[in-house]
Amino acid sequence: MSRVLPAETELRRVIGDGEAVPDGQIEGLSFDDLIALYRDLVLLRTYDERSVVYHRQGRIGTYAIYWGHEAMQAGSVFALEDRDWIFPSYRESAIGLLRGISASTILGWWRGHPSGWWSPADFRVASISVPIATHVPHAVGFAWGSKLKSEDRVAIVYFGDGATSEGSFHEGATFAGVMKAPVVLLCNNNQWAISTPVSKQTAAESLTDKAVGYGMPGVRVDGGDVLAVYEATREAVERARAGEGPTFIEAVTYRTAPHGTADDPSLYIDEERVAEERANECVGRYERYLIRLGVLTEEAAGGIRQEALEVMRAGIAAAEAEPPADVSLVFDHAYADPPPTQAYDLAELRRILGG
Ligand SMILES: Cc1ncc(C[n+]2csc(CCOP(=O)(O)OP(=O)(O)O)c2C)c(N)n1
Ligand SMILES: [Mg+2]
Repeated sequence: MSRVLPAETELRRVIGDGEAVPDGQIEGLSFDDLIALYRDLVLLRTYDERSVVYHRQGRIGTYAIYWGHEAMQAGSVFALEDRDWIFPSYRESAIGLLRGISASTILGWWRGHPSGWWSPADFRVASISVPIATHVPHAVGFAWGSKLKSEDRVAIVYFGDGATSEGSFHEGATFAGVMKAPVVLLCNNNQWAISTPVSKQTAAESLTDKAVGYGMPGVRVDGGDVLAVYEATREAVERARAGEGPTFIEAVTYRTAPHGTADDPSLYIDEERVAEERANECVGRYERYLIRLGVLTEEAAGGIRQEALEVMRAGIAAAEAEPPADVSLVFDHAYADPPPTQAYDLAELRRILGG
């Protein structure tokens, strides 16, 4: 029998509050690293805020807002090596920015344009999974395959609290535990699956409790604390590389924005809690930490925000400069043997759209 590993249910934190709670520090991170991490956070935040504006202006389609979830994304990616693979859900749609995917590519994805596709191998970022949890077995299979090929690659897969109720999560986590796959299962517990609160998602006390059943350690971390997420992921990655198998990380956040631009959360959300969580949002928390540490000035922070805005301006301009896709693309990958009616359907589509 394998030993049952106890889940760690205490919330890990590193960043203090500038008053009663003291700041911690992470060994092995230089001042340059700390600033690089801030840059990543600001880029993700700017992407998200601009995307909501672009959506309102009709320049991108429905968009899944991740405001307040930047720390769990940037902190975890910072703990990876470049050769490690990222498997994002729609909530981490822009995580590829941290791997060099251009803003215009990701904006193109949200515009439903083929310029939004990329080759996963080029960036070690798999395609964005919109179906809930179906990419968990993909990440686990990828990690196991890498292990068999002695490639020394770790996979990290991002999913939500709601995803932990899905069969695909169970299948992936079971497989990961049994095969000791070098994978990090990173659950962004933002307490909601659209309008379903986590209390209706599971009767378990914490999502980390689930890890025990799969024979892997579970770590519970403040998902708004970029350094705590970084440290927890670094440990999980080290375990994976050492052949010790998967880790489940529960990053506890709170969804203060609508589920997506098509959602009206006023019907179910607790407004007071939203205001409280927004006041303690992760980018500002880290910014204040760096200023207390003397690593960042208000002026330097302003410059970094400005750079990120420029990236977004150039990104949307490039995405909009793409010529419209040929309408035949709708059918191109649908049939191995197109039915005889397809030529007629395509001609009809061209007539209607003028393409
Ligand atoms: C397999 C599948 N079932 C249902 C949906 C519809 N759906 C979209 S988002 C969502 C909620 C997911 O919640 P959670 O896993 O907590 O992720 P979050 O949106 O909070 O990041 C659901 C049920 C889907 N996309 N895929
Ligand atoms: Mg959720």
